[in-house]
Amino acid sequence: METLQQKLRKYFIMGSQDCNRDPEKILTEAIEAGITAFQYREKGANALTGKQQIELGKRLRDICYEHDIVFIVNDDVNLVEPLQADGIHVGQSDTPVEKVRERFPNKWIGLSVSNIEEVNRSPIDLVDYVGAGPIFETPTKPDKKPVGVEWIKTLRKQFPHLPIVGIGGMNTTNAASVIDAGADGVSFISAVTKAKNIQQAVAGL
Ligand code: 3NM
Repeated sequence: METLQQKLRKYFIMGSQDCNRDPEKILTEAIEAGITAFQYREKGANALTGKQQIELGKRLRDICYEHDIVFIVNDDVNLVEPLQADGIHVGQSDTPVEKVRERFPNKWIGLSVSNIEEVNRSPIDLVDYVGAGPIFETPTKPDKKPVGVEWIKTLRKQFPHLPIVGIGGMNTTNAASVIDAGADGVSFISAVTKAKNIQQAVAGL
């Protein structure tokens, strides 16, 4: 059986707002190309809400189930059950990890951490993995300053066994440096949603 570390190696994130064509087709192509986990993230301008958000989520969830790909939801604890998600990823200003763990003792929980202060005020022992970033500059999160691969090295030193994924500005040129710095995987949106060739993009990440 694959470990969580292995399943996080190529962690694709997407919502309809990231897509210029059918999200189901993009997800299917990304799975065929070799992604190992998926996060459904409807967020920002043009994101779906309510019933539409649930409906697309269920369709994407079904695609992941069919292909044995981990399905994680972003932020919203109320999506976990309707979408039968394997886990939830939260940021620093979302539902506190303690509350998420209490509600979902057996789901995977991921937490975003961008600096040491955030780590120090977070119950790292309650999460299954952390998302570290943004590692590189990215138009997908223009307001956040990149932290570089040094942040991965710092986290790895402090937490030798914690599953860590690097996020933010990942591409086929820089992903290897993130793994070399100690990350178990890389997490990415536009590397796939904006790829001319998804097969090549995922292979290179
Ligand atoms: N979270 P792209 S960076 C959703 O640093 C997200 O926590 C980040 O998009 C963090 O792969 C980011 O297009 C955007 O750069 C990732």
